[in-house]
Amino acid sequence: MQNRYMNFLFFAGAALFVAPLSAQQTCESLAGLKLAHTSIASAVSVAAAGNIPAHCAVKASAHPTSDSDIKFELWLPAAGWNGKYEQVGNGGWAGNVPVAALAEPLRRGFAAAGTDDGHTGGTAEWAMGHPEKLVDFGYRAVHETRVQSGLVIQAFYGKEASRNYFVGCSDGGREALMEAQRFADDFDGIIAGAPANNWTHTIAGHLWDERALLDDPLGTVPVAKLPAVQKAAVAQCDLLDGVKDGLIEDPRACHFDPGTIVCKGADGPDCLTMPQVTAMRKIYAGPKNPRTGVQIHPGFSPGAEGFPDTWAAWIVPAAQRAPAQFGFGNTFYGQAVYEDPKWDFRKLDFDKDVAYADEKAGPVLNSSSPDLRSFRARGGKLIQYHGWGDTAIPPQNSIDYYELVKQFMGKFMDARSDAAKPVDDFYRLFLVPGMGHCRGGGGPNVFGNGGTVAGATMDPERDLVAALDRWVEKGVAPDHLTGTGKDALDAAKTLTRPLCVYPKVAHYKGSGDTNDAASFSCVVQ
Ligand SMILES: [Ca+2]
Repeated sequence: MQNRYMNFLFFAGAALFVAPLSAQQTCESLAGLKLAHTSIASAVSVAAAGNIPAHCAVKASAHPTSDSDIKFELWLPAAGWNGKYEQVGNGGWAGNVPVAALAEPLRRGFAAAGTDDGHTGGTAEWAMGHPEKLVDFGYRAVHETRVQSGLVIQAFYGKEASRNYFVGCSDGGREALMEAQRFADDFDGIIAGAPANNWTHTIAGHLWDERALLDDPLGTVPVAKLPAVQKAAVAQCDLLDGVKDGLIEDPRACHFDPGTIVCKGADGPDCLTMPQVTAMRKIYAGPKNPRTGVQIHPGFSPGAEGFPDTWAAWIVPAAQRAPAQFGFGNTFYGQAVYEDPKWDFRKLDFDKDVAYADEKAGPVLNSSSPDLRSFRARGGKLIQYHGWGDTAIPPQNSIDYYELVKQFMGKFMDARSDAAKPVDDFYRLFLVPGMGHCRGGGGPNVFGNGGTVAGATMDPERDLVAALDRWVEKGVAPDHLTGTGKDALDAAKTLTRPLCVYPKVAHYKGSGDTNDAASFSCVVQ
């Protein structure tokens, strides 16, 4: 009797908060849906246009605190819903709903959503005097969007999504790992691209680079010299992987010193002056605490300096243009940490200021905990990727996090027969030679990353989301992906190359076209 009464209370209680499971609602009626601390601004049927299928577009705002205004948008396929939900991540400081990234999952039949992370605009001005907004950006907006979107899906289709995925790169990679660490129940599968998960240290590294290039004005490397630097690095290290293709498969084996192209006589476009050599050495080495000597963050890797979207866009200042690292360094430390718009990056102390940023913003922004036990236990699958030519977040940061997780998870799996591989059954990392930040650069840099893939394929060999979906649905873990791109030595030719599960690397079999992925196998070096 008591049980029956409890059941009655449970269902009666649930019915107060959740629409009846069986009743489907029209798109327009979703505007009247009652959700906790969330208002729906509009729910509109959108006709198919171009390559965007017909859908119901729901715009809403969540207010989990009195200072919160978390905008999110959810697109629900009008027909052909695959039963699943894909939430997309943000880039940089977020500040807008990434609606452009909703089109691809929608085309594939997913209900798709994204959030502005609780503020408008691409700096951190909003953080000054608003600690709750920093929390919204840090982790609350993504979680709220997942929870509220789940309820809207339930109301519209009359059932929950059968699978929930999160796909993000850069800040979105940080969000991805944050979800795996903090809200393990939210997603069945997660893709974390080039994660900014050590946010406080990554951005200290940005200012380290800017200081290296600007403290001594003679050390500023002209953008025009960057192709010569890449050429020298590739000349030294291309053949370490056995294939002369303009790509360095594993730059960790490449100990390139920019001093090898120091100007012997007059300054010129193909050589570096000694102050420029000194600046570049600092950037490859990465930031160190000047008091303790402890490495704060990894440096950047050689071999991709000359692409227009790598060093030129992120690191090297040019006339009338500050690079992206300069912008992130100043907005994070000036606005979010010191809340002083006049703060000057030239006074950053790489000991106490970094420690203060860790203390103030680290617990909210950093997703660096290696404890993925809950995520693993609920059956979650995590795919991480990072380009070796990334100049926003050092690729070594992804390796460091992977190794940390492996070490941590290994402590709890002594009884498992595969104790040597304590993460392989739920977490895999892929490193991409030549690729820039999330995309671009050179090499085999197209594999369904960055929300786009040629032909919108759902081939699990060539597409991240398809690989994740197969892993979650069928338990088939990806042992490699195939990346497509341009031949780094002859842009007229197309290149395919296996992207191997770390720590394996692509190894040439010794015969066959080096532009054909079939000529390579994944091996442990
Ligand atoms: Ca090579």
